Amino acid sequence: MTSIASKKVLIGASAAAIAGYLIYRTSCPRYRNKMVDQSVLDKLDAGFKKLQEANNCHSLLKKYLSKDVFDQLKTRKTAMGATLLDVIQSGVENLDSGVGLYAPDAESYTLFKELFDPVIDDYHQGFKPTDKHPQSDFGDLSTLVDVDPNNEFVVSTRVRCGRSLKGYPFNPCLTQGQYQEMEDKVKAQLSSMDGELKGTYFPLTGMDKKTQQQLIDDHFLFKEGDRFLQAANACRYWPTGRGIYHNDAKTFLVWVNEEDHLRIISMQKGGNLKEVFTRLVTAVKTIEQKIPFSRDDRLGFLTFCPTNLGTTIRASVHIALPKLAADLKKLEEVAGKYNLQVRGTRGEHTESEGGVYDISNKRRMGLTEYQAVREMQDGILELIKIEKSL
Ligand code: ADP
Ligand code: CIR
Repeated sequence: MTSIASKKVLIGASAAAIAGYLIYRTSCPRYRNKMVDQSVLDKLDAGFKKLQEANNCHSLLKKYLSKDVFDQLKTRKTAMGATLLDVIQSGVENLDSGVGLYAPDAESYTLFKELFDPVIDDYHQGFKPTDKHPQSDFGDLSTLVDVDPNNEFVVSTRVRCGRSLKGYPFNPCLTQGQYQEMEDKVKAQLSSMDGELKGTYFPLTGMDKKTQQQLIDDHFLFKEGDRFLQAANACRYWPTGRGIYHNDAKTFLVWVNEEDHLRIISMQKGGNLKEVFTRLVTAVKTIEQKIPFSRDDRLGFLTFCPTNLGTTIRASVHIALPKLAADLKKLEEVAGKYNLQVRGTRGEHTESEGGVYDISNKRRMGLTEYQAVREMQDGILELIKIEKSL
């Protein structure tokens, strides 16, 4: 943008001087670096057109990227060099995205706020630009229960949260060296975990394919080649810096450098949410003492995807509700009433296997960690009640 001082200079200048100044601006690296390249602008125009012309696209990206917002944002660039293209390219390439955008760095959430704010408000079911995410509060853990004490419906329970290491950007802006550095730091800190949380770090580099696939099939490890993340430029240098830490029982796990820098996970068979969340809280509190994380005053904990901001908590059960699930639309509709989201057995964008669904809290912002987990607990107890009544 032209500063007020340089505007004053331009007012009194000759046409030749102005032309000279403009040539200088486009050729000087200092200014050129602040400008969005023509090739990026061309891709943005093509991407916007593709979104507009897509009839079967229901993403929040398409819903909120109006021509007005697009024109305002297309020439902006963060200090790290990220543009609107970095934000929207996953949703442009994958028209079946539910959301369709990612933040390449923390600054993107403010620089591109005209797009992020309405998406955040919509996904998290009410989080206005003037709202502030509450302070962390894990609540009174004694009020949580086993949602299925007789083991009739729930196969397993899992709670995860995401964390970003302070001082590092998100995937599309990370260098290979930074991936390695972050992995080393995390590995060193996790090696001092003790008691139930004591475990081993397994880097993806060098892991044999059979072991990797078994960990994925057992729902412990992130999948490889996620097309939404790939299109967002989040899989560069793969598998460098990526890996998984877990205890022997695989009830406490940490994913390193997949979608987020860290995903901290607690899971076990059955429906004992109280045990699962209590383990997660102990782990998070321990790790937070060792590693500083990025937290924004308004948005809460920062993550790559706007759906994960705030508490970053996704509390889920793998559950079979055969009567309710006889009509998937109906299951989704009933789950929606309790602010719950239905996913397939292998997570987002997958199908149900053997009638087992992954049902979790949908919103993660504008409420505390305890409230997010409680939303899942209360909703699942209601769904089980309905299933029993059918
Ligand atoms: P995330 O939970 O990190 O957002 P995904 O939806 O891709 O990501 O799920 C990651 C993995 O966690 C998948 O293999 C999924 O099956 C597994 N998972 C989710 N919830 C449960 C659960 N309650 N029990 C067992 N595995 C689960
Ligand atoms: C989509 O828009 O469907 C994907 N980009 C995923 C969005 C939310 N899920 C996630 O962060 N795991």
